[in-house]
Amino acid sequence: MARESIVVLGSVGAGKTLFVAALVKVLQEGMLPGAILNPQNRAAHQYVEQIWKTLREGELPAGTIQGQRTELIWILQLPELPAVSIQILDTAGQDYREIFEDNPPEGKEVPLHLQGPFESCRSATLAVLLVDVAGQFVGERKSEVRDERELALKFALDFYRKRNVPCCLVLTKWDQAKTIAGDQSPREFVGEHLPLINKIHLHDGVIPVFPVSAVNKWKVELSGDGGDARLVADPSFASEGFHPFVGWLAQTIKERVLQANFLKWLKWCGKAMGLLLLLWMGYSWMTAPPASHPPSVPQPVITNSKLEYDNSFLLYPNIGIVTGTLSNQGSAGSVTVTAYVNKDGTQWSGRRSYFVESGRSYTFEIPVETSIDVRQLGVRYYAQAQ
Ligand SMILES: Nc1nc2c(ncn2[C@@H]2O[C@H](COP(=O)(O)OP(=O)(O)OP(=O)(O)O)[C@@H](O)[C@H]2O)c(=O)[nH]1
Ligand SMILES: [Mg+2]
Repeated sequence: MARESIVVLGSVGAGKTLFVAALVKVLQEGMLPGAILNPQNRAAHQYVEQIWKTLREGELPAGTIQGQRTELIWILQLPELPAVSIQILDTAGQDYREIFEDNPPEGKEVPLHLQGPFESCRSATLAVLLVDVAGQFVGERKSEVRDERELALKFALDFYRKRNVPCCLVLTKWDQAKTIAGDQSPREFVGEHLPLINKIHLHDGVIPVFPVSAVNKWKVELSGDGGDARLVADPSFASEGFHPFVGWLAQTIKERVLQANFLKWLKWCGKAMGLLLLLWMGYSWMTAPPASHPPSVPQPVITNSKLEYDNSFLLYPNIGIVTGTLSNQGSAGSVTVTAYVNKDGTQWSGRRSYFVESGRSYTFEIPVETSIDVRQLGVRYYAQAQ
């Protein structure tokens, strides 16, 4: 089964925990038609409910402590897709700050206390980067703090884009931010307040920007006898703006699952082709005629020969020409043909050398000088090659 690991990152208080809770809630409530979330661990079943209960009771969930990573695991069944195991990681803002405060080093150089969180960042197949633009940039007076936060976000985006991990920017607490953004679109708003991110990561439109509110209604609560006023979730709150984000998430998961299946199919085809090739090779080997060892030397064979008299030799009747055909059954090389003329026990010979190709036939003509008139009866001749 395909596995997706969605890491949710952002600085301390960016709204990660409430975002994760709201995301799970909207998915459970059917925002993705036909999708089924089947919890695979205790946290996936309880975490969200507890946060929701806390909010409804007019309390705020505690900040995620350093080193804590809540892993929520489900099997997600999307219509017309094979089931996919998804893991959503709610991380601590403090870990994110320390990992991405500088260009994050690989492997062993990571300090011990960050190795676990770093591994979660490294193994993510999808990265959701959260920014509270209003609270952490517009509302932050110290420019060095803003710069540090922006740089951390830049390094995080660099990290994932370099690895081709799909990522997006979620603008949290949009219920507050939209009053500041006014007529500006979310992209313009983040672009204005995070100019470095705008220049490096938003100009090409690859990173989608989603404004969301995990809790869209807040009320002022006074603690004790006219004590401090604080904002708590209004019991009638809802989560807003999740639809486009959920659409992007489903689409990205779908593309990745289809891509993984296609790669699997390609691999399978490769294996099947390899097997067919092996079978074919085996078959040809079994049905091939026994291998004949390649000849290593010329093997000349004289197929016929005769004694002739050439007109040009009429003046010299003592010269006979032995002609014939020579075929080579061996490899290419030089062959010497010796022609013999014989009369009453006396023998004369002549020889010639030829270069013969493998498997070819040649005619030869070898003049043999004798001391008799070779035209008389009883003259014998033959040829021999080696
Ligand atoms: N107005 C508004 N406030 C929000 C929203 N989401 C979170 N907050 C506020 O931001 C605070 C921090 O939210 P968390 O979700 O705990 O933030 P976090 O990113 O998980 O923080 P750490 O775990 O400490 O890194 C909450 O207690 C709320 O007061 C939202 O959608 N709208
Ligand atoms: Mg948290």
